[in-house]
This record gives sequence, C-alpha cells and structure tokens, in this order.
Amino acid sequence: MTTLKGPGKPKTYDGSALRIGIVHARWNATIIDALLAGTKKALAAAGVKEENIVIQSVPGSYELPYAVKQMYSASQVQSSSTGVVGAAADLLGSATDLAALSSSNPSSNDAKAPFDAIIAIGVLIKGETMHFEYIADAVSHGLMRVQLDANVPVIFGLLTLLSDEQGLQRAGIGGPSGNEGHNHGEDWGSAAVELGVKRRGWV
Ligand code: DLZ
Repeated sequence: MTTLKGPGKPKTYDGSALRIGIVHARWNATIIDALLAGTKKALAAAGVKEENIVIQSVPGSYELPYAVKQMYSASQVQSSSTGVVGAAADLLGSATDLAALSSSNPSSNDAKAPFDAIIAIGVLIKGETMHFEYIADAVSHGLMRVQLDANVPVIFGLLTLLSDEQGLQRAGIGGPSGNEGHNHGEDWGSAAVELGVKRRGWV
C-alpha cells in the first residue's frame, strides 16, 4: 500500500566517509532498543563504518540536548588536538620529529574528525500529568538550538507518544505479531547520512 506520509522514495547517499554520533535515552528501553537497531541498520546500509559510529546513552530524554552538545564539542576538541600535533610537526619539518611528537601525545595515534551528524533518540510516553508536555517542548527546542548554535545536523529521533502501542508501531515491533509498523530509526539513520553528506557542500 502506498502512503502519503514519510520521507518519500529513498535516495542513497554514500556515508563511508562520515562519522556519526548517536545518543539515546534509556527510558522505555524496549522501544529504544528497536529504534537504535533500526538506526544502526540504516547507517550500515549507507556504508557508515562501525568504527565511525559512537553511541552514548543518558537516563531520559530531558538529558538529550546537553548530551548532544557535549558529544559534539568533545569530538571537535579531539579533532583539533590531533591537528595541533600535525601543525607542530609541520613547523619542525622532519619525519623524525613527527614520529617523536606523535608518540608523546596519546591522541595523535587516534586521529578522528568531528561528527558529521548526531542522532538524538528518546521515547516520551504521555502520563497523567503535564510532565510529557514540558519535556517534549524543552527537548525539541533544545535539540534545535544545539544544531543551529553548534552548526552540526542533529537528527530529531524523539517519539512523543500517547500510548505504548504507538511506540511499538513506530519501532516496527507493534501488533500481536510483534513486527507491525515502521521502524523510524531507519529514517533517522538515513537522514543523518544525507545531512552529513550535504553539510560538506550545499552548492
Ligand atoms: C521522569 C521521566 C518520565 C516520567 N517519563 C519519561 C519518558 O517517558 N521518557 C523519557 O525519555 N524520560 C522520562 N523521564 C525522565 C526524564 O527525561 C529525565 O531523565 C529526568 O527527569 C531527570 O532529568
């Protein structure tokens, strides 16, 4: 059956040169685990190497914006510290100096680029109080703010659900059979690759 919803016909992007961060909340773990699996599946299908995927977790969705911000900053620091070693060695101008300098700095053997995109995954299920509304609003605004302030794509993997079954369906594990619905994690993985690739050149 065709549907009007969703991101449309998938286009493939080559993620083999990308470095992707994932941070997920641990609340509602069954749904989170399935979404995480779907995300990793899509990243692998796009060619993102396993060693270029870093996964972190936080207790709940409320912690996601801070965690995304810290993960991205840390990846920038890691990247620039390896760059400093390279620049210093250039100044010294000899392969021997480069080797000596590299061995004196543990991070230099561990050269890694900053993340090209970060995927934030959380599952909020509405309860009896206003808690859901406050967290959903704060996290949505927080994630948008981080991506614009830090200038890195942040993929919005926050499900805001009115029932458990809505979550199971959106993780592809719904219904009596346990495999009904569509795993939105796959869309988030694809979105991260597309944005990561496009970020390197929009024009
Ligand atoms: C406290 C709470 C509640 C009630 N529900 C959820 C939820 O459905 N999904 C989720 O990701 N986190 C929930 N949390 C935890 C908060 O996000 C947060 O971790 C705590 O308030 C601590 O800051």
